[in-house]
Amino acid sequence: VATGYVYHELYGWHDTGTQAGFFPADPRRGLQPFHHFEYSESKRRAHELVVVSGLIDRLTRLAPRPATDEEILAVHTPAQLERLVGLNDTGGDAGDGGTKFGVGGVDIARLAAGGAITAVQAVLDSAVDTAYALVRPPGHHAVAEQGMGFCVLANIAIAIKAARETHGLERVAVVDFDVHHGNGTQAAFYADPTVLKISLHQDRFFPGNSGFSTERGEGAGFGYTLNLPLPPGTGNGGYQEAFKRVVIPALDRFHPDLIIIAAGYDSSALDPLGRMMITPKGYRALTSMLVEAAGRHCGGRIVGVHEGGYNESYTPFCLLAVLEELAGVEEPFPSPFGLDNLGQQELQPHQEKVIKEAEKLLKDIH
Ligand code: 6DK
Ligand code: ZN
Repeated sequence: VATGYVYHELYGWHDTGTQAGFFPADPRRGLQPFHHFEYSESKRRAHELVVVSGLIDRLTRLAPRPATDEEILAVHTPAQLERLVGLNDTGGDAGDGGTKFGVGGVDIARLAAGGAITAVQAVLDSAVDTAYALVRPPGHHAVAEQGMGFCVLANIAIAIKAARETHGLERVAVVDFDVHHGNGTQAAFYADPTVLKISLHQDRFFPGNSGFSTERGEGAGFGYTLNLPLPPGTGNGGYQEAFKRVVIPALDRFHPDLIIIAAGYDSSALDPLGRMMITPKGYRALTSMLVEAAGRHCGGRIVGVHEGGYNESYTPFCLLAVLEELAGVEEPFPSPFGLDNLGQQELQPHQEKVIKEAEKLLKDIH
């Protein structure tokens, strides 16, 4: 399998500054300055493990280019693009007070969206079979009129809209296993039955007011938004069961022409921003099911786009597992963390309840 890989050093230079949002640094209140949660280390180190493990030698390196105004405007409002462009020389916040960027940060956000575009188009051009875009800043929370939750531009939504223009791409399924709800991707295509949006996330986490299973899309798009708000503590067993009983059957009903993974590793067992328990072995199993589904439906066309993941030591191994699966590597690089046998890794009854509810929603996917 030829697998494309997008990374750029500038992704590490996106400067989110000191802690903002929930915990703004404020010495007067005892809040010590600390780097923002969405800091470059986990992603930069993930890239370095891709190199040091030797996996890089089996990948086709793809150079990202910045997303154009036109590509951005297919998802975001003119007012938001104008506001961002106006802040590029000074740095600023993309919208919610927690989504900071430094001088030139909007150029880097364009390169992240462009990285997603590059990965998707390389697969649609058959230049590669599968691809992964290790981009930063992330994208799945950004909505038309504002950035939020560390996301400046809606990378995946922008890449889908662009591929429609350039390749006439028709049906796309997005599977989001980041621990937070993929609200931005959902919003961009809420009324659109040609984009199946599946998000598995920690129940009422971030954004706290979205990601409910009752959000199912609107108009013609009804049925094509599928949310699984899982209880904290869900691990490999719960996620694999959710994939077997909901995600894969949904893909089988939908018949996508392309599968995109919103690949966030904050659903891992060691993430500081999440309370789930997926291990590299679990990410490997989930990805393998998606790769298989892509083989059945769309000539194996599947693209991963990086979202969250904040443990600087663990995220690299989680990413490596996903990337190895996309590349069809038969002898995986071993993860040194032995968390596969944690108690309650297997499916628990309160997790199964969510899966059972979601199974009832499958019938509205055609
Ligand atoms: N909220 C992500 O991992 C981002 O999904 C997670 C974002 C959690 C944000 C928590 C937070 C605020 C911010 C500002 C004001 C109030 C609350 F997008 C990904 F990176 F993938 O700080
Ligand atoms: Zn996240």
